[in-house]
Amino acid sequence: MNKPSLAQFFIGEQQRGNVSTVEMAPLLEDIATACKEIALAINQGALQGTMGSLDAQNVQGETQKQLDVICNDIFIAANSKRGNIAGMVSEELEQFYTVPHQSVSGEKYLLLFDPLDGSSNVNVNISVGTIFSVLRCPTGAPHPQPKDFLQAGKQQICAGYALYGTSTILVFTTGHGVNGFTLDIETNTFFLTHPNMQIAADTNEFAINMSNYRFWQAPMQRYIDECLEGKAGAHGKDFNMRWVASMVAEIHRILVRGGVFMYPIDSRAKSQGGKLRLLYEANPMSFIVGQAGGASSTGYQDIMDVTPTTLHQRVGVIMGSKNEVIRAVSYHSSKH
Ligand code: AHM
Ligand code: MG
Repeated sequence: MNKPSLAQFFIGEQQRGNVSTVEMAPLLEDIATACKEIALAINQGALQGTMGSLDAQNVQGETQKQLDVICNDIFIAANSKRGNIAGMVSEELEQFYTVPHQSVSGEKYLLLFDPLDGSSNVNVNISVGTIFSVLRCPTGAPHPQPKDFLQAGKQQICAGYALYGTSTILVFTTGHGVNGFTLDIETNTFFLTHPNMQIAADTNEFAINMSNYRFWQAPMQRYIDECLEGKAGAHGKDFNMRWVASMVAEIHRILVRGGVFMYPIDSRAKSQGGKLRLLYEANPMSFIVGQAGGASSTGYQDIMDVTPTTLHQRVGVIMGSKNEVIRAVSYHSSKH
């Protein structure tokens, strides 16, 4: 196979002078290890009897699956050993996690993640994923405070996801474009299969949960109405629709063949600010999409400009092919 492994890719990044990738390499190696272990845990779920739900609810008020907790534990363990991460925020933990036994030297990072995104899909054998975001720990101390995690998305130094689909693929950015690595299960090694991923500016494919139409705000209803009108409508073209109900799968599809993904604010979720979580879903995906030439917005501002006020804050999300995001956002600011 004439494809660089993840380790060889990091050596190449050093030669190309991409210092942020070189800085993130040890951390990304640990994340890659965690994602391999999570892929195995999901794959073995039915065989090991871990596909069920727990009685517990997470901080989102959602019933936790056994695998939500298993994947959370795997991700924390794999990323706690090196001593370069001061603290973590997870969708599955109400409070942030302070990594014990910190080494004293070296810069510290904060890791924010959703260990098993789309977990409602896990026991029906549909793709799920892990999403992660990396920030600098502002205090530089081994004991981060909650406010240290409340940084706008533009402060991210690395973001990525693993998609557990027909194959396991790890996609990340450190601000030098977006690269995707497929797991070769024979050697348990990630190889670069999707270099320099780019999102086409135009698309005729949208992804949204149409069953929520009646709850959306008027600008979102208008945008989708016009998509459904096809060639005769304002877009002048017919649209296709996809909805996997796994954000990772939707964003990966958009990175491969374009599209626009939306989980807008609606009347049910308005008081919460939306459905998807800012710090470990919307922000990392926005960084990736932006690095691939796409755009992302809440409808009212760029997602990565939002200043977080709470760890599990939610936002409206419109992201993907640039020209469709611009169009949908323009309806939010227009008077019609
Ligand atoms: P989760 O983090 O609890 O899995 O929820 C996030 C998921 C996204 O992956 C997906 O886009 C959305 O929720 C699906 O929502 P719905 O159930 O309304 O289709
Ligand atoms: Mg999620």
